[in-house]
Amino acid sequence: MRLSSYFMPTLKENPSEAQIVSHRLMLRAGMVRQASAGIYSWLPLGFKVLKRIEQIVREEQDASGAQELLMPTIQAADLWKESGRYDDYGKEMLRIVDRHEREMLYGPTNEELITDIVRHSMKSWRDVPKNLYHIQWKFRDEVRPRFGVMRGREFLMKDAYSFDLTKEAARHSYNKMFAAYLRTFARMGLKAIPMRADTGPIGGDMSHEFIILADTGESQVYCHRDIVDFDVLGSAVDFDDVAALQGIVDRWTAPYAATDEKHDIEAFAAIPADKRIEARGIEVGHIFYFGAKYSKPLGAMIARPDGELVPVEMGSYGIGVSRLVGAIIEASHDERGIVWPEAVAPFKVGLIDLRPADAACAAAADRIDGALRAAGVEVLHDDRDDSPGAKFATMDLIGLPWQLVVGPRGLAQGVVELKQRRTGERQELSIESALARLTLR
Ligand code: 5CA
Repeated sequence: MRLSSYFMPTLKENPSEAQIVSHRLMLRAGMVRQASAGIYSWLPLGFKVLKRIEQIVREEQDASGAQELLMPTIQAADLWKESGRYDDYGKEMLRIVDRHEREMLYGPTNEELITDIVRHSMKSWRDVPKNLYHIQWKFRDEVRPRFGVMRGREFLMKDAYSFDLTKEAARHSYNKMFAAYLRTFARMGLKAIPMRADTGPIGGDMSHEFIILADTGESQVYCHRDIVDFDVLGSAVDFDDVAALQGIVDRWTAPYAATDEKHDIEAFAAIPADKRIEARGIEVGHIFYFGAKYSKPLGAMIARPDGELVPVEMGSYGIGVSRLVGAIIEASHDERGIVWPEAVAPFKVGLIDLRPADAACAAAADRIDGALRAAGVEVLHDDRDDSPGAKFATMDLIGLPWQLVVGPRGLAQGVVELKQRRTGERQELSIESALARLTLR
């Protein structure tokens, strides 16, 4: 992609409405634009990151055995009256009346709708276990939308819903999501810590939030230092191995870790002082087990092998996909801008042509651009007529993992400069070696 034709409206000045660094950098890098309070348009650069995050979430859900579907954003109020949540949800729910005076709403979550889908087709113990998920926009009319996409009113969520015959089987489904979440966040370069959490309007009696420690986080959290140092979960997880998964969950839930609502002052005080962490955190995921809370009122019953009908056992599992864009920036930036982990970067390489008016520079940059693209490497090619300082500043701001600089002086000696955004490390290389480095998998 040539920067001269790319739509990336960057800002030189810090926007005054942005209170935290991720919001500031997202606006400055031209990733999003506010449409109204807590509602954002995703511009090309931001949209690419959103899609990358979404894809990692999807791959890890699929790997755990969950199946993707798509439910609508607009739901009928009747279903929510059946579950009893229509009145409970209060002002956070955006209520809509259609032309036939039917009460509708913009879904803040989908427990009712998914239960409605399965109650018509899941009839027996042979039909479970199942885990169904979608990645869809939600709307919550938050009192205080703030921090850009971190607390929006419209936001993208992955929500999964599990269905089982027994409590024990539901526990295994919960554990699968627990392990899938550890892998998902690790792939994005994040250390997300599972913490005991309150269930709020979703309900149920077992719940963990996945928290990234960050000063700008909205949650107050408490944990044992050991858990922060745990290695991330590697790739070898057998999701069908009940005991092994329980082992993973037991290990991660053994050290103290709780959000404010579940904080146990005495248990925390028992931890040696130098091991106690009291911090702020960003909630990027939240998982719930709630048994028959929805299946019972909505009549989602399945037959046991002995023929008795029982409400299907359920859990739900959310990931804040759009929030993650902000959360990753909070966790990975420096004073010059964003530092994208490679797995979610909008482009892998920023190719800077220092002198596009010079025929040799333009030809070399075009050749590199073509070779990288042919190897499947995404490149943002700065071919604009601008000062070197401005070009470097823009590339640092948008945080692509690698910068490849082509200039007349280097070319005369047959070299280009490769810079790693994260470390600032620079190296002069021949074009061929630079290409070899960047096309390595
Ligand atoms: N139905 C359940 C699980 S599928 C549910 O709705 N859980 S939730 O309320 O905890 O939301 C799931 C995730 O969505 C949260 O962990 C958070 O990362 C994200 N989220 C929630 N509210 C917002 C918001 N206002 N803006 C951005 N992301 C949000």
